[in-house]
Parts: sequence; C-alpha cells; structure tokens
Amino acid sequence: MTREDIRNIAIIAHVDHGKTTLVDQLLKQNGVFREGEAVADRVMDSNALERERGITILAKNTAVHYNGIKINIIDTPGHADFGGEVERILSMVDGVLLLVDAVEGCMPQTRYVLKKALGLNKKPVVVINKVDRGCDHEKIIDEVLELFLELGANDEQIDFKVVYASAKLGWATLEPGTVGKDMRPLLDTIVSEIPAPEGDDTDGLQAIICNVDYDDYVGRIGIGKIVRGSIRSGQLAALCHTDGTVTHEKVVKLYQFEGLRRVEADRGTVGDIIALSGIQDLNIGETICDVDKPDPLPFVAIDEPTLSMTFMVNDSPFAGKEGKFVTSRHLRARLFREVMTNVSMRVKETDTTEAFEVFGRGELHLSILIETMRREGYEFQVSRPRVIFKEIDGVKCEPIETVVVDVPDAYVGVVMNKLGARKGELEDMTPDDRGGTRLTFSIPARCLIGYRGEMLTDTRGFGVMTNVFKDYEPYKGDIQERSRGSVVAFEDGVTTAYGLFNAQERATLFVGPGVQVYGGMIVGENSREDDLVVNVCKKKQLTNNRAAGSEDALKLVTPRTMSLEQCLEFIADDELVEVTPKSIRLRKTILNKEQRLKMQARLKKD
Ligand SMILES: Nc1nc2c(ncn2[C@@H]2O[C@H](COP(=O)(O)OP(=O)(O)OP(=O)(O)O)[C@@H](O)[C@H]2O)c(=O)[nH]1
Ligand SMILES: [Mg+2]
Repeated sequence: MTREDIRNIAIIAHVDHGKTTLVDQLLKQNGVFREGEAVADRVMDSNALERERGITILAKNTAVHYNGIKINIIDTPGHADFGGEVERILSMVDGVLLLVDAVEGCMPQTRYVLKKALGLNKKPVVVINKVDRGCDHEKIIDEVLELFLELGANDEQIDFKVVYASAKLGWATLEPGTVGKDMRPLLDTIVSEIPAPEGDDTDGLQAIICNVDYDDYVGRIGIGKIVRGSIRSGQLAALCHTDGTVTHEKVVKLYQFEGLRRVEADRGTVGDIIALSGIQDLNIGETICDVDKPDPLPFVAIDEPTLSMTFMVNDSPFAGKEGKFVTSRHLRARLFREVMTNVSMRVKETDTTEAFEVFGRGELHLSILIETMRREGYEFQVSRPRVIFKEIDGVKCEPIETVVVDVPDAYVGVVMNKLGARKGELEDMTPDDRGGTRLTFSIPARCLIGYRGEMLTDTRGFGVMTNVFKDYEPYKGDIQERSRGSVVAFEDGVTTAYGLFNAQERATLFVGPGVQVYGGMIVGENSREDDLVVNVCKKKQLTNNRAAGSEDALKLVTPRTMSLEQCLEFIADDELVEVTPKSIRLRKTILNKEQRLKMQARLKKD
C-alpha cells in the first residue's frame, strides 16, 4: 500500500545553513505552539550543549500536519563530526530537503550529506535559504547543479525542485527574487515532490531502529520506521540484533511524533515513524519483527572513525577530589554506554584496565563527549588526539580532509603559508563578493590538529574554517610538531605572584596567582621549543624592613584561559588533559622531572 497521508523527510545541510531555524518556522506556522506562548529560538536544539554552542549535535524527530498529510521531519546536525547521525537517520526517510545558504553557497558538508542522500536513493528538494540576505540565484543554482552532476545524481534526482526561503523571517517562495508570505510553498513542494512511503502492510512486521533516546520514566526508547507490516503497543516482538541473534521482547508502549511531543499510539503501520519503549536492550541498526517471522533488514554501513584518544582514570595528585565518578569501572561503563547510541564512535579496551581507546569522527565529536561526561560528574584524563592510519594494499594510508577557509584578502597570505607548511595542497581559490577569498585545501587530518586556534589568531578572528573527511591517501610524511614547549610547575603548592612574575617574561601563562598546582602540571606555554620547569609557587624572602604586601606591586599579565578544545589541541604526546566537573588541567604524563628526562632521552635514542 502507499501511504498518501504521510511524507518522511530529513533536513540536511552544511553547519549553520538554517536547518533548525526552518523547523522552528514549520512548527510555529503549524500552530504547534499556543497563541502567545513564548518559544525559544531553535527549539529543537534542546540539550544544554546544543543551546550553548548554537549547533545541533543529535538528530531529532518532529512532525507537522498539512492539508491532511502528516509530515515527519528529522532535523540533523550540519557539523562534519556528527555526519554519522545524518547517515543513519536517512534510512527513515524517503526524501531530503537540502538547504543551501544563499550567500555561502555549497560547502564541504553540503557535498558530504548530499552524496549520502543520493547514494541511498533519496529524493531531494533544494531549499536556498537566507535569501533575505540577498541571493544571486542563477549562480547558486549553477553551483548546486554542478554538485549534483559531480556526485553522479541520476536523471530524476537532477530534476530537483528549488524553493527559496528565509527560515528566519518565516517565508518561502518558488519565484526567485520575490518575497513570500509563509511556508506554504515549501510544504506544497514537499507533498508533491517527496514520494509517499510504500510497503506491504499485510506481511510480517519489519521496523528498523535508527535512533535511540532515553527517558527518565520509561527508560530506553527506540525510534525507527515501519518498513513492512504493522505494530501494536503491548505486542510481543522478535528483536533481530546486528550480530544475528534474535530475542523476544515486549513492546510496552508505542508513540508517534506530534510537534515537539511523543504521543502514545495503539498501532503503527507501513510508513509510520514510531518510537517504542519497554525494550532495554535495544540498539541502533536492529530490526523489530513479528515473533513468527524474524527477518532483519540490512543497515547502512557508517563511515569509520578517523581520530582516537585514550581516556584513562585520573591519577594526578588531585585525583578524586572533584568528581563523582572516578573509578575505571565508572569510566568503562559510561564509555560503552555511549557507543550504543553514538553510532560513529567506538571504544576498545587496552592492555591496562585503567585506560580505554575511544575512536571518533573528529575533535569536536570527542570533545563533546568529554564535556558531556564532565557535566555528568565524571573525572578522568585524556591523551592528545591521534589520527587512525590504515594499511590499504600494503601501503600506509592516512585520513585526508578537505578544508575550506573563508578569509578577508589581507589574510590570504598567512593562511596559505601556514597550511602549506602543514602539507596542505591548494585545490581551489575563488574570490567571493564580500572582499574575501575562499581557499580550498586538501590536507592530512593530523596536520590540521591544532590549526583552528592558530588560524583565528592569524586572521584576527575573521577567518571561517570548515573541514570534512575526504578520503584515505598514502602517508604524506612527517611534519614538525608543536614549536613551543610547556611551562611546567616545579612542585606542589599554591602559585604566587612572585613565582609567576619570574616566568611570564619567557612564557605565556595559563594560571594566575593563588591557584593550587602540583609538580609536573603545565601552567603555560614556553616561547621556546623545550619545556621550562619553573617554581611558580616561590615566595619572596621577606626581610625585616620589607612588608609582605610588596608582592602586590608585581604586574602580572592576565593568564590565557584555555577551553577544552584548546587544551586538547595544545598538548603534546607526553602530556595529558585532566578533566573534572570543576577543572580542566594540563599535565605531563610523567610528573617527576628526572624520570621525564630519562624517558625523553630513551625516546630520542630509539
Ligand atoms: N538572515 C537569516 N539568517 C538565518 C536564516 N535561517 C537561519 N538563520 C541564522 O543562521 C544561524 C544558524 O541557524 P541554525 O538554524 O542553528 O542552523 P543549523 O543548520 O540548524 O545549524 P547546525 O544544526 O549546527 O548545523 C542562526 O543564527 C539563524 O538565526 C535566514 O533565513 N535568514
Ligand atoms: Mg541545527
């Protein structure tokens, strides 16, 4: 049967092109919010980190009704590191809205998500968004068309419809250059262009689970689409696990999406996107079937992680003072729980029980996990991110990224030089209409680690950089590592103005006076290549005729505060970031100076 009363779509785009804002408008104009109700902007970005950072991290479902048709909508993250979220939810939909920012045009992640959608044979509708900021529609449509051709779209896909929209102002139009009234032209296009879901509703049940959520009251919730047959709340079902085993489970409750809520439903059938609770052992990629006909569906293979980091139990002198969950058992359980829902992340045990290897799709992918765990009360240490090498046909290969940097012309030189030194190869250079230039490089992922901060400094914050995984290519050779060493505290104690004052001439400090430190903790960046051990807790010898207050006269430079991402980019191979709910500290892995020097000497010899 064909479900003419349903359309299932995902909204995909590069980061910040306005996906979540568009969903806001669809919900608003659909009367999802009561008259006069105050609604936050980007209401779908519901978790705390999403709101703080203004980005979407997790894909989320919603639904609106239009002319008797239910449109299930999935908002997806645009940041490349969360591409795994997009890949797997595409299994739930029949078509996609590809949003393209009218001013920015097609960006690396536009290409990535479109490639995935076309590969899975999803019908696209192109939405040129932010046209309120101006739009050279011919140029942008050319650009989009070129991208479709390059990605090998079939005839039907190339015949895409275009809608022009201002998600922010709440209108869409089919005529470029005109201003619309509301979102109806977009909804009409969705209904006419996106195929209605089809399937056999009389055969045995097949529901594919594409997302997992958690609710304090009902526990684990699986979200997926019914591909065949139908499901009832309370029924017994066969759960086909990805390893081929089958277990029998009870579907305690069934839900459908309505606006921002999950509403209980008795039944769901072919084409419905449903949520279900009651099965605690439910994972992404599994199929739910009738007990007498277990028949698992294949699940899309998701791109492999490219970066790894060691997570370990905190063994610094301050261990256990600030966290709620500090043991290796806590750490292990939390990490293995993460990979059940975070599909593109992996965890591996190491030869010690104190440390785990965590694999992700990028620095942000891993740092969001670190930040989330820290807020939950975990305390642990992490190593510097490393790229994952692969042996392909006997050749050592490494992940290569495509990087796009938009910079004002004055900074083109410095960006080219720096990326060149990091083994970046310039692939394209085009002027934009805003007095800037767009530089496209292909560069080994490992050479990009730590560059973002440098780029922002070099371009005085005007540069905008995005990167996305391109491919594995043969190893490009060694590069020079960090050119500056660390300033290391000499002993345990509390920092003093006097001790810091002596250090600041030679270094940039990360701490001010009155901070508890331990020997081996990193308190700054040296201006030279080697590490500098400094007694930052040193007190000035008091003589009889000098008062203790004279320390106040020392002028200290404001210390540099480092975000978690900056810390991860800063550390070298023999250093760690110590993360607790209250603090983020940097340290040498070996705290004792003699032992550290001996180790360094040994490594040099090898
Ligand atoms: N001028 C203008 N700004 C817009 C429009 N749509 C979105 N924005 C702005 O663009 C920014 C990003 O919007 P989001 O909706 O968060 O973008 P997103 O695509 O969901 O971003 P990610 O989920 O992080 O990939 C916000 O500051 C919006 O206010 C538009 O039509 N016109
Ligand atoms: Mg968003």
